[in-house]
Amino acid sequence: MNRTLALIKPDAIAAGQAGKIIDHILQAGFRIIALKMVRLNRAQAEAFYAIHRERPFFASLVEFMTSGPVIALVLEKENAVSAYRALMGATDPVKAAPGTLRALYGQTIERNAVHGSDTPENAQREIAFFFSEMELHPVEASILSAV
Ligand code: FUP
Repeated sequence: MNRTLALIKPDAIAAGQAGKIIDHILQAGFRIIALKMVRLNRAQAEAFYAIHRERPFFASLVEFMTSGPVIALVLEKENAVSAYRALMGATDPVKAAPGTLRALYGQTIERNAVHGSDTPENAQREIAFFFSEMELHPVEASILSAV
């Protein structure tokens, strides 16, 4: 699996950091094959994080994720899921390695600036949650060999 779903969360967008985060992702060698800004409603945020619905932080997480728009991106790279998890850093920005997105832009374990799929299976599910096949734009091999 060479694709992953990334989100720039409402805190980072409100703080004006979306451009820097996207540039950081590109500089790390990921290709963006889809991108959109959306405001999730409660049902959509609950569905996206359904795996966490029994956790104590669930209600607060849904509240936060619906507090403003998110930017959803589909990224391509070899081993995209694990490569992007490494770029993001640990869930808690305090524990994230220096230079990672969450260390640079996250504020708390909840307001942690970015999301990335945790497995190839979840990447597939999360990409389909935000994008239809028509909205994915894999880079042509002929263009790639020219850059
Ligand atoms: P991650 O895969 O690193 O995004 O982390 P998790 O899947 O464990 O958590 C998903 C989201 O739940 C986090 F991005 C933020 C939120 N969360 C909390 O708000 N509090 C917690 O204690 C753990 C996670």
